[in-house]
Amino acid sequence: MALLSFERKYRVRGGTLIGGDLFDFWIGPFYVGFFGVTTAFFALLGTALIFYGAAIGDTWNPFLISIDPPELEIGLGMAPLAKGGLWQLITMCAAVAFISWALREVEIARKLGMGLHVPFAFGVAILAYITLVVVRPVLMGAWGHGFPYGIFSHLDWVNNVGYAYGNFHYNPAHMIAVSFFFTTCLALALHGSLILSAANPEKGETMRTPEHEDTFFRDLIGYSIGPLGIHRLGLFLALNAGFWSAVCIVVSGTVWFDAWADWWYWYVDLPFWADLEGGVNG
Ligand code: UQ1
Repeated sequence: MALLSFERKYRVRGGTLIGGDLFDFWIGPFYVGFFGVTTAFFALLGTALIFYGAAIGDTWNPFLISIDPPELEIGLGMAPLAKGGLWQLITMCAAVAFISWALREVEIARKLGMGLHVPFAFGVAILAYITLVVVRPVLMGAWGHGFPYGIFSHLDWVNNVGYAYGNFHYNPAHMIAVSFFFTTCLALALHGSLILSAANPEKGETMRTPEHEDTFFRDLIGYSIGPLGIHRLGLFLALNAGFWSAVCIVVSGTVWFDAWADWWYWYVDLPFWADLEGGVNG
């Protein structure tokens, strides 16, 4: 079925979570829906507030513009607009826009009778963002622990927070997150290259099948995870990358306050060798 006739067939009413038929229509190729309206509204409002913040700031250099969170002294209160209040409003707009986008994905998936894997996956990315700018600041008692919205300033924030715990690469959850990010890249590189090698032949050659793909990996390493399995694995790897990123930052400053390298003393202190001569206690 050609794409356009498919879309006509499946452009059906229903599946909305809220608003009934009210926003149940398309603008060109885009489904609108109640959450399309709220996404657009809060994304535009948040962007306008960023431009307002830039206008009352002291630079138009795009690398240096920064919308900063309130000073730590403000705690969890509301700050004046120019002193972190804009950051607070922009954070609320961002959160509502992101969640609206996920719910619009849910409505589209429901119309098409699909699973909710895509909004779930996006939900993990939203979780990581909310963890950074809401959950951790609330647990630590000040909005000032959120990261600033600027290109260089957010890099400085990552640098400074990293060094506040010695060397962040010793954070075990950070190690797990980084390993998942790298493994996600490996999986997508393997998968993308395998699909192109089989499904995109030279002119005049015939396309190869999933059986060829299975056989390639069985010949190479004695195992094929399969054409469906590789996508389960990819989703698993990518979701874990986002999830452990959220874990590694939320535990820093809430349940662990020292250098992350010191966390590993649980291993040095194990009873098997802790009291041996030459050990930490001997
Ligand atoms: C794989 O086994 C497979 O099934 C045929 C794919 O689907 C097309 C893949 O993309 C990849 C990369 C593999 C190999 C992956 C593992 C974990 C053995």
